[in-house]
Amino acid sequence: MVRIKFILIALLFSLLSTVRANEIGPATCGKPVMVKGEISHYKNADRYKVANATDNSFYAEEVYGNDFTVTVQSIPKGNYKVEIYMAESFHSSSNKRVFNIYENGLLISDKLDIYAKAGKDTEYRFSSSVKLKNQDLEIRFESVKDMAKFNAVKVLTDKGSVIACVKASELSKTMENPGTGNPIVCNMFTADPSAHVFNGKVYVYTSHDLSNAQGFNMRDYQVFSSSDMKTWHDHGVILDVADVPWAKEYLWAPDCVYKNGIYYFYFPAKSTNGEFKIGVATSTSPTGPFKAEPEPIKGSFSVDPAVFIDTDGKAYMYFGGAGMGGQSTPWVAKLDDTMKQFDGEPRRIVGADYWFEACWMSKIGNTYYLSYSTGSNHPEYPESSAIAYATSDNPMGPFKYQGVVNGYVSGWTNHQSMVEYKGQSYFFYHNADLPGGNTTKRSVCVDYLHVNDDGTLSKVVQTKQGVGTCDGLARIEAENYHESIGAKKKQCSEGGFSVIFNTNNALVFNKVELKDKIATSIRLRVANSAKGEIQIRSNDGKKLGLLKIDKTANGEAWKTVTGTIKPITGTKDIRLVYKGKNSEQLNLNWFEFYGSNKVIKKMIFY
Ligand code: FUB
Repeated sequence: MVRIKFILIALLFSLLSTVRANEIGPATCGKPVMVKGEISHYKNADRYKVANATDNSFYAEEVYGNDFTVTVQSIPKGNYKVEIYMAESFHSSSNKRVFNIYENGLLISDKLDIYAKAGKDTEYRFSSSVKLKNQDLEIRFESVKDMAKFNAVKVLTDKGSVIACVKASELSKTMENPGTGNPIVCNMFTADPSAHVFNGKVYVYTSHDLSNAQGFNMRDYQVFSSSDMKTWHDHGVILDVADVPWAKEYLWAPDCVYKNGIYYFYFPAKSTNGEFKIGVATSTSPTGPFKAEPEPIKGSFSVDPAVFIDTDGKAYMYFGGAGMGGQSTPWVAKLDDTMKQFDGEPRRIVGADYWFEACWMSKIGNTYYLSYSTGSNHPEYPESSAIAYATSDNPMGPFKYQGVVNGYVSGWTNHQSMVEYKGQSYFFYHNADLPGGNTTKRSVCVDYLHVNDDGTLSKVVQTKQGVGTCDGLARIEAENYHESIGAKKKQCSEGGFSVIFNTNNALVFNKVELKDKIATSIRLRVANSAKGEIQIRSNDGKKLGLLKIDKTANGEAWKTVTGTIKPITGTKDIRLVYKGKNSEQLNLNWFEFYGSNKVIKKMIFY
């Protein structure tokens, strides 16, 4: 009896799961409903434009076996059709490429075998009818090893209305940089990073260098986000040249700001008459999609807009480039309340010595820091571009030249942005270090930014390690923390920087990598003006150790103190907390972990 029931159910199921492969027109999406899309373990694949998809913003992603899942949450009970739009030509009979559909973890359709059905660059639709019971629906690509070019997934009711739709360009992808932290984006060539903190996360807006670049002929923009500076999420294409009525080509360095519920995305492009203009596009989400205004900003010209909103709410655009941008100085213009127009005529910026392009404005204390690329104008950096900066007490200038904050990078251009996140300052830039990279195939990186006690900027130390992790087998500099609770960086009499703690201040170091070593003690380089203690904790608050510290002669009289800690290994987030008298301070230069002889004989980690 049970067996007959099973056969009947199986028969019914196979009737419901009819499969077709059709060559059809574009998958035009409505607004996605209840959809979460994620490509994990995203490989080194660039976005890919599907030739016959007439919706030009439509991109495919190369997806690999077990890398790809789209989840549609809580679809009401009923009969549905799942449509998958994809393209790919290569196939081998031994490696099936199958889209499987699951409901609440149970396989409900396994017949979407794309083997030999879809052609190169040609959009195909595969569809399967499914009966759902009000559970989460998951569409997974499960090939043995081949890839496919995924374009979109739609879920339709049996009456044909689309209830969920997700396009490849809307999927978020989690990227774990294999090996090192820099470059942070490794799935495509990116440049001109504009970093901002929105809703507690860092967002980096970038230009997108084409993998078949002809000069700087970029055609779309991307955004990436992170909440730990280690794992970056790729939010896909946020604006494509095809969606900007006045633009023809050359989508150069962009910027994005938030005001009164709207994200304003500013970008330069060559207009249809061949001149560079600056446009604006808006969205209610930092990840777009952004809708471009039909015309460029009236009176705008040249390239590289960077918009800064001052503490009094007034907005300024810094812009201009000396190369194809055709200018001899940078420019500044006020923006009006719409954020879409200049408020008055743009003014030439005075005092940006050696300027070439790539303006960025930061305010530190009450001082305005205008940083920019020098091209080959700087006498000490004649070969290619460095990043210099000039300061002023007025956002419109005049500015006073201060020096170079970032030296040469691989590749001729150099382009920066600076952002403060959880009490740490970061310097974003690009180089050409991604495999296959060069001056027009660049990659975005980030390292720490430190400000000297006199307000000048310390030169950025460019690293492969980046900022997402700490090497637990080497000395960890106190100033390279990921979060500060009250503690402040300052210049150190032993060189570099140290951090001053008042009582209850703390520093968090994310992802301290001890690998397979077991750390059982810690050494700290300290100077303190009174007795106090340092607590070593895991970031969930668990106490690992405690060091009592006696007063030193003064806050710069350095000594090294050692104490045991509960054994730790692998990768740990570490929190250092200072407890002392209210008016007294601790100065911390660096710390390092050791293994005890009992655990690892004569172990020295570095
Ligand atoms: O990415 C194209 C151009 O290269 C940018 O607009 C400049 O700042 C330089 O990075």
